[in-house]
This record gives sequence, C-alpha cells and structure tokens, in this order.
Amino acid sequence: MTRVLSGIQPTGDVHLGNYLGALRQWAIDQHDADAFYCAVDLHAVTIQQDPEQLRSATLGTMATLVSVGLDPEVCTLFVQSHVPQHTELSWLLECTVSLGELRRMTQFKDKAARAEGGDQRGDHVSAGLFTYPALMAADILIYDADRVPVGDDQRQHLELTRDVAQRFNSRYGDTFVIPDAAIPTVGARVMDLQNPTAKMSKSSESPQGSVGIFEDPAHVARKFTRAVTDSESEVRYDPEVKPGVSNLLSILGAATGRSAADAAASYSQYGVLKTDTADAVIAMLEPIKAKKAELDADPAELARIIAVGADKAEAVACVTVARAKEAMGFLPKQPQPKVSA
Ligand code: AQP
Repeated sequence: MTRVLSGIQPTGDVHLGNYLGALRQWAIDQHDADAFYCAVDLHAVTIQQDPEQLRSATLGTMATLVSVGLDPEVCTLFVQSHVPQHTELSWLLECTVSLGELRRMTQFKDKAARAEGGDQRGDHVSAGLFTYPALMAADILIYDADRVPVGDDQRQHLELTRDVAQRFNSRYGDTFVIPDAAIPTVGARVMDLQNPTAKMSKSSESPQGSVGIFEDPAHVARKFTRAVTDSESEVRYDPEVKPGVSNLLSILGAATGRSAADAAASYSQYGVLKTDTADAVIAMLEPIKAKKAELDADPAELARIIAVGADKAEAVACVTVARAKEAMGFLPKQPQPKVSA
C-alpha cells in the first residue's frame, strides 16, 4: 500500500490555504494510502515561539486535523516532537546535504530576509531555519513515504528530499524510498486577500488577508468583500496580470469543484464574484467547525488520539533510523553482557 506523509506547523490558526492546498487532500488520501500526518512543532521553533502559545497551538492544530476529517482510526496522527527519531535522522541527513543546496532554498532566503529586516519574532536568523530542509527530509524518509501531499510552496523542499535520499542510497546502499510530491491542481497556492502576490500564511503580517478556517462567517464575508482586486472590471483568470481576481477564482473553483477558468465564465462583476466566493467558502467550512466544537468539548479524547498516534509513528520511525545508522556504519548498541556469579 502507498505510504503518505505530510505535516503542518503549529504556528497559528489554520487558514484556507492550508485547507485547500494540503489538509483537504490529506483527508482524501487517508482512505487509499497508509497515511501519517503530524503537527511539525520542531519546525515551528525555527522562528522564536512563546512556549505557552506553542503548546496551545500544537493542541489546536491536532484538533484541527481531526476536524477536517482525518480519522485517527484510519490514519496515524501525531505530534512530531513525540517521535525523537525525527531529530536523530535529521542529523544524519544534515551530514549528507551540502551547504550550497541549503543556500539555494528560496523559503530560507525569504524568511531570513524578513527576520533580518526585523519582520519576525526574535532578532536573528536561527541555524535551524537554515537546516530545516534536512529535518523535513527526515520527516518524510523516516516513514518510507512514497507520496507527500503539500502546497506549491514546498515543491523545492521536496526536490531536495529526493536528492538527499538518492545520494544517501548511492553512497550507503538502498535505504530510503524516493518520495514524490503530490501538489493539488486547484488550491495549490492560495494567495493573501490583501496582498495577492504573496501566499496566504499563518505568519502573515496582514490578518485581513488570511481567512482562518474557524473564523466567524461574518468576518469571512467581510474579508472577501474587501479583497484587493484591480482597477479593471473584467473577470478573467490571469494570475500574472490580475492576481487578486485570479485568487478569488481559484478559491471559488476549489470550493465548488471547478477549475478557476470555468468559475470565471459565470461572472462579469467583481462584487458578485466576491460574495459568491465568500458564500462557497463559508458553506465548505461549516461541517469542519461543527466537528471542532464536538472535539473541544472532549479534551480527553484529543489527548488519547495524540498518545496513540505517537506510539504508532515511533514504531515505524525506529526501524528506518536503525536501517540508516547501520548503512552508515554506526556500531550497534549491544545489551550488557550477563556477569556470571
Ligand atoms: N497559501 C497556501 N496555499 C496552499 N497551500 C498552502 N500551504 C501553506 N500555505 C498555503 C500548505 O499547508 C501545509 C502546511 O504548511 P505550513 O504549516 O508551513 O503553513 P503556513 O501557513 O505556510 O505556516 P506559516 O507558519 O506561516 O509558515 P511559513 O512562514 O513557512 O509560510 C503545507 O503543505 C503547505 O504547502
């Protein structure tokens, strides 16, 4: 059976981009693959986090994963830091990836530039932000994942994971499965409603540009009404020339099961496009909110789900790390010899 792995950072409220670009696909994949999904809290700390907020965001993210339809009886849902083998494998991979490869990662360049410009928490660029792709490679390779459903922003990290795995296999013998990225055809890059040339992101500086999946419907409607478009009036899908309108069309298409170009054919005015997009998004999110309310009323159930997931994930991770260490030539740890009386 195909193995699937993906993760989401517990860095704030899950937004429409996370849902359309990733989580919705995760929920579909769980039924025809052996799926592992996690809250990647070790990635979150590449940027300084408030400890209390990180704990609560991690719980909130796990509750969100269940609310979007991930069934802990069907897939494995876990918190990344509960499986210590991720950091162990990450070190082994850091020793096989080159500085040049890490330097080419555009996400590092963007985030480092923002941090250096004083645009992020903390006043320095952490070494973890730089080596993050090695940890991400470990997250994927440790579960022998064949497929990784992610949004378009992760394409380059996935390519690096494949390169790292191929290099490791050719140096040390067949150890890792080479994973493929699974990037959705619609909703792969949902853009910020206020700044449609930047992706919608939890860490965005413009709260009006990001739509949280549990947000009040009136707020959601207002955000769409105020979405930045352009000074023309023609509704057409053209991301280069009309990023704002094209973003609305992509969202509407993704929420109603059409391509953005098909959605465009029904509209001649921006106002109606905005209202219909808001209505479609609100309707799509309704059942997710209902499930979240159910789960919020039962914190013990969430704690149980998290504990079960950690054990299931660790059982798989241990085997892969042992295989990688053996391939690299680490001396296996032996039990203490029995001393005869
Ligand atoms: N705008 C997006 N459109 C489509 N997919 C997206 N993803 C993220 N943003 C979009 C996909 O969601 C999954 C989880 O990614 P994440 O936890 O890195 O989400 P984020 O919103 O990007 O979070 P942050 O904290 O704001 O991180 P940075 O600053 O790294 O962007 C992934 O599969 C991602 O592709």
